[in-house]
Amino acid sequence: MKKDFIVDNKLDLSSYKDALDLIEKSRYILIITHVNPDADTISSALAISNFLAENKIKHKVFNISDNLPQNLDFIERYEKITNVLPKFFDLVISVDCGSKNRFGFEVDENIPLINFDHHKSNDNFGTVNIVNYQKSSTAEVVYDFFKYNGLYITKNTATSLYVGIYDDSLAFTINRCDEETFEKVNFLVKCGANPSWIANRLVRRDSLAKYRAIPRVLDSLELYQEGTVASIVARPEWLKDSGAHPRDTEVVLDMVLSISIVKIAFFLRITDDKVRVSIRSKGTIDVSAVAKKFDGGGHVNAAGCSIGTLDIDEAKQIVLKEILETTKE
Ligand SMILES: [Mn+2]
Repeated sequence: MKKDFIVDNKLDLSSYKDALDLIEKSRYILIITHVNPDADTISSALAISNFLAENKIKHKVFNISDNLPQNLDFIERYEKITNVLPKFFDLVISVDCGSKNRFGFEVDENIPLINFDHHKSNDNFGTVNIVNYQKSSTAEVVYDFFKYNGLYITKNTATSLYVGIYDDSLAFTINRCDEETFEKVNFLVKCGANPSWIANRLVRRDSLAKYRAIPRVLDSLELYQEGTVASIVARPEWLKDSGAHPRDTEVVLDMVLSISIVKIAFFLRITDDKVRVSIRSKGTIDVSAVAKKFDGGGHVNAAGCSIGTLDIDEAKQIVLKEILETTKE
């Protein structure tokens, strides 16, 4: 039977209980994080993983790639994340996956699935869906699962959840970050999460290569529509020359969006033999609608999609046209 978590503040608390029931009944759990993993998907998975390990429940955290954000390596059980599927699992928990496509592989339809997420585009693909797109992060949604089931949050779980909330809320700066977010963070600090220790590990261990690549990406800045729309690109050769990871240049997108006149910024680079596009906006401009046109998805102010070409400049023109089209009044 399908059970859906209802948004619009009508909390269907039974979903949290149903999720815990499924966990307690299972023999081996597979926790799935999304392709191109970010801090939210990894932290949400590791928060659950630490809880399961503390309760001696057998499980694995899975990511399709072996290319994880290294700056998360301080979170307990990070090194146990695997890209090898276990032979047997009788429950799937997906975290921060707006659709099943985000798993990067097909899961047997007969295996029950708990869907923890906060993407507006989530179509409730789980057996139990704990989806709340009013939350800053999936880590917040997972926090609610702990809270409503009265589960004990250890220091390791608290640290993990803090990282997801901090990173996905862009350090508490997006508009889905509300008083509940700060209540949660307050409680997580009480549970042992240490904000300065976390910040020093999460954001103050950059490679020099990153800062060799950033100026080149920043220099690619182009403005359209009287400067309200901005584009940047990361060409593969720049990353190769500097030795930077594609992820290292993502910060430039936030820098560009911080320019006063810019309302929409988008970023193109090559990942997995496709042009990957990230789009950000300010205020009520919905860029998830743009991403959707290219079978992508995301949130109102942050979305992404892939374009089936290897030509970054061609992809830029295609996306720019769609942005101007979709967002015109
Ligand atoms: Mn997220």
